[in-house]
Amino acid sequence: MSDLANARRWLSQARSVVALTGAGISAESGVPTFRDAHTGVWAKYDPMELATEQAFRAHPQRVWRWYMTRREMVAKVEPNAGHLALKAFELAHPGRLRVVTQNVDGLHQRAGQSEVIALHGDLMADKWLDAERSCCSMENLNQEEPPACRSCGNLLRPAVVWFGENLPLQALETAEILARSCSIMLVIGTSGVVYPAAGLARVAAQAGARVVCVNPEATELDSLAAACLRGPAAELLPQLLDMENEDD
Ligand code: BJW
Repeated sequence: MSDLANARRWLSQARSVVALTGAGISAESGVPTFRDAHTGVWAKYDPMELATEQAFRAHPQRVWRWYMTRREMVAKVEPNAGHLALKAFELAHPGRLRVVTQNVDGLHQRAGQSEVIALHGDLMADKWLDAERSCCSMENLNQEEPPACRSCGNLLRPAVVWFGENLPLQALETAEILARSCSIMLVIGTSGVVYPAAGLARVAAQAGARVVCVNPEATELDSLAAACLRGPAAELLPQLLDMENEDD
């Protein structure tokens, strides 16, 4: 039996399914991944100069503008067949699938997926850099880049999780509970090098879940996998998740 056929059989029997997704699932929507050697975000930019609090404090305008450019790009793209296949599975099998994503692009949510657990925040949202004071409000912002509170100078920043920052506690706790209790974890389009997100696949495997990787390339998490489906998520996920179609 092929890996795809095996994975389809496991899915059809699975009580609970977790999809742990990364940048690769959005690649075919036109969102660059981070670590592709040629087209990846980090091929062009040093993450430590853009995706840390220290970088933002040192060069707020540079970092803010970079995030605004990415916001504009993401606003123009659409969910692809991979996002839609996950949503279709949720509709066909209510209560059996949860999506835990490292992505900040909001494409699962725009595909209509319910209760997405977003580990690394939301590219489209802002938050205060320092603790919010009584003067800090969206009505009291100046017009700078980044905007700041007119009274105390507190800066707005993108509501994403930078290196060295804690992940949102409730999201991480819920994701860990799901990882410990799922029967199958689909690890889709992630290099599996960023923690604690990558650790969720280890938690699932240790708790006895079958891990299935969906990725055109080998990854750090393949050694945990019961099957590795090699190819783009937008092609493979419709084949994997459409349980009505019995042709393999
Ligand atoms: C396709 C495809 C197609 C292509 N179809 N697939 C344990 C060990 C070592 C280090 C650490 C550790 N624990 C913590 C750390 C430190 C650090 C870390 O993990 N560093 C490693 C890189 C070494 N982690 C953190 O700092 C985290 N915080 C934390 O741990 O807090 C506690 C703490 C506090 C203080 C000190 C120390 C710890 C926070 C991590 C935040 C990550 N943030 C980013 C940026 C978000 C904002 C933004 O967008 O600007 O999140 S980094 C970036 O990487 C982004 C992603 O979500 C994340 C993961 O990347 P992803 O999604 O896997 O993308 P790629 O590009 O790596 O892979 C794409 C994959 O798709 C590839 O495999 C392709 O083959 C594949 N693909 N086309 C399917 N069509």
